[in-house]
Amino acid sequence: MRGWSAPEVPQLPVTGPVVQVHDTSSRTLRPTNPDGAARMYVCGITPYDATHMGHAATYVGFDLLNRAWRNAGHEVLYTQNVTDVDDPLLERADKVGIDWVELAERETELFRTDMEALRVLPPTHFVGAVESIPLVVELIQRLQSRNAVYDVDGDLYYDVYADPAFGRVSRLDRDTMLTLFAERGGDPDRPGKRDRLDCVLWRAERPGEPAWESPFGPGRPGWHVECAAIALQHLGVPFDIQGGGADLVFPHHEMCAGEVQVATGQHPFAHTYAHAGMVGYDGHKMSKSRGNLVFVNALRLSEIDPMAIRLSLLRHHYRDDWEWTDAQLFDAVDTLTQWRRALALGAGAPALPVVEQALAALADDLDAPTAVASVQAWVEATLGTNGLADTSDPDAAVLIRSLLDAALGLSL
Ligand code: 5CA
Ligand code: ZN
Repeated sequence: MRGWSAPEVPQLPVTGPVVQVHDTSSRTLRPTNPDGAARMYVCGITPYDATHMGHAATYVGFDLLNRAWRNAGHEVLYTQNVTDVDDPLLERADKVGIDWVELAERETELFRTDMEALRVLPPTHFVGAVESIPLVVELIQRLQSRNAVYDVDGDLYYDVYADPAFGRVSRLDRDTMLTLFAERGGDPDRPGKRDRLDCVLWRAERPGEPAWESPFGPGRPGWHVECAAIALQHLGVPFDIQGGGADLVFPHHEMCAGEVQVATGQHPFAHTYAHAGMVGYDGHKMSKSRGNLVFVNALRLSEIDPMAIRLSLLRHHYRDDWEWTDAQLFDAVDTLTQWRRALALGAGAPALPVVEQALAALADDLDAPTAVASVQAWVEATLGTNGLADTSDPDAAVLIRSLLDAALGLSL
């Protein structure tokens, strides 16, 4: 499907260092080592409601990786899916009495405009689940040829232990896996399953639900196999980074990896599994199902500068869990006013060391708070808030503007 338009990104005069990212599987920082273009898959939205600050934080987080790679001289191949058919989407459409296709299209379009406003670079491939059903069917057939599929009353299940590496992405004990599986769309207690953790690959048609023809009869894909098939088709394996929020570590990313590893016989699915922390609001993870949401779109409609929204996200490390408060947004608005004042001077404190510090921080597990602090120190030196103003670098503002834009996605 159509993505969104790409902002112009300035070229920096220095090349950033090798980018390292925290890997959930090994629980270590791992240098990325792209072979040709850097390849990243980030799990996209289920479009039944507008983009909230949690989604925005995750996509801005991986946008920092996209930019860090580009600033290190890599071309980036980025695939993101849209889960445009799934239980929560169908349930919401039913509840509000609108056609599910219409709901998905409307919310996906809103997501595009939110991402554009936040200056998130668009993926190379923005791919819907519905348009990928032939790929899903093909992947299920490959799994069948490896004896990793069985039938429960017409639904097809994936045998998780067909992959000897099952569990290696999340490294959780079985009890925790079972709890998370039940919480996150799984059905551990369905009779007839070989293992309680086995997940559905193809759900046979139910009355009132959309269905597509397939060699397995009419039905629709399970969730994990969609991302598995899309990543396999549009990136190929192994690719560099599988990303998403930490709520996707298990079962989603474990299952995606297992399915592709069994189907292709190739390990690993991704070299690094990177996960963003959860943004909370009112004491709980911000989630569509709980309804404790702050929408990007609502803030934009109230004339908030999208760059202030972005800065308030960048002030948190992407891996941290944190709570959204309006105060952080107002603080970011004030900060941008001060930054713009410094940039308007043209000259300022020496800028090149700031660029080097910020690129180093971002290459070190996307440490945006440290990069933001480097810029803040430059602003304070330039304005003289800590003593005498420093305007010794005549072209400083141009370079700092380019840094903010290219590395942090802040266009001021
Ligand atoms: N469509 C699936 C992924 S294939 C999905 O999880 N959709 S979602 O709309 O629920 O979430 C979209 C992305 O935002 C996912 O990467 C998810 O991990 C992330 N996300 C969801 N809630 C939060 C939150 N509160 N904080 C941070 N990230 C979040
Ligand atoms: Zn996914």
